[in-house]
Amino acid sequence: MLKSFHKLLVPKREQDYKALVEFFEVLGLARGESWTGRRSRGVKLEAPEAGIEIGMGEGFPDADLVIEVSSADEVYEAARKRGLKVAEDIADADWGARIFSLQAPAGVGRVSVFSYNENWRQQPAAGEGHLNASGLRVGLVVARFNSFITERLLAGALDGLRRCGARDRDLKVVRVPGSFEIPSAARALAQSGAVDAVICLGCLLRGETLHYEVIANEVTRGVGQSAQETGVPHAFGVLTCDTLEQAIDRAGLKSGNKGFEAALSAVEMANLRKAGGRQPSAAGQRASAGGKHRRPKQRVAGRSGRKK
Ligand code: DLZ
Repeated sequence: MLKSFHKLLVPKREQDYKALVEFFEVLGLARGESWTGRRSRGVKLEAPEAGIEIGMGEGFPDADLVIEVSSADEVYEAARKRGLKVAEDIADADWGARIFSLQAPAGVGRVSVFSYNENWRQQPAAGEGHLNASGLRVGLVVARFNSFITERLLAGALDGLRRCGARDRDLKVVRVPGSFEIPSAARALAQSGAVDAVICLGCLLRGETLHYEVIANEVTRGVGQSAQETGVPHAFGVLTCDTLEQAIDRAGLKSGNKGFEAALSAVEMANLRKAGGRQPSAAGQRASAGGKHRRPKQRVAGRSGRKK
């Protein structure tokens, strides 16, 4: 009668032994029975369930060992804090899972860790706009104040739109003196009937702006009101930052480019509106899981992610 089975690892050095025990503990395995004999010692690291899985086809992680956990995100964070090397990082729509692989210490190979996304199997069809911008007409309202930042936001927004398939002839850029003027220009564009979405781009710096809160509130309210009253989606790409450094980060450095993000929101919301907020069909959902409707990747300095 079968009692158990194990993957046996026999490191040669004491430090590798310790590193392996710690590695598997970080991944959530529990220390079980241990022994010390005259010529050897060992410890079992246990999981509640184990087995052999035989798979065929594509999409499997490249690993010597696969571990399922309840939250791959949490284990990922724990692994990162310990300085463990992530060899592969996948968010797989077909599996509905987050998967990543670590290089195990002592040259014993690769370990893949995954968890299924919460409620993945039971999720109802979501009403979502896709990210195909071909044929969409988009207006971009850009404040000239702090143009050093806002021109970068504009470049990010245009990049996002083009990557979604927008044609330059369908894009209309309107420049205004400062963020305060954004709402009225956005409303005029929306009411003209010439655009399917409006992207608002500006930059307010607390340190350099008198009545910063008042202007920030007014711009936010004005843009929101224009969106609600005209029904035309407005994407909000107006930075409200304490310092110039923060603004630079959000206009293309550490925190991505908010103009790019605003562009994707505009495309998604314009398509949602065109679809009348209808639930997509199952076939539509499958199409939007991959190919041209997949969310385009933005290059962000200091971050890298390889998708399988
Ligand atoms: C006047 C002003 C100031 C002090 N600061 C900013 C700012 O940080 N960001 C911005 O977009 N605009 C600023 N402005 C200009 C106002 O938004 C507006 O254009 C002028 O008050 C003219 O109405």
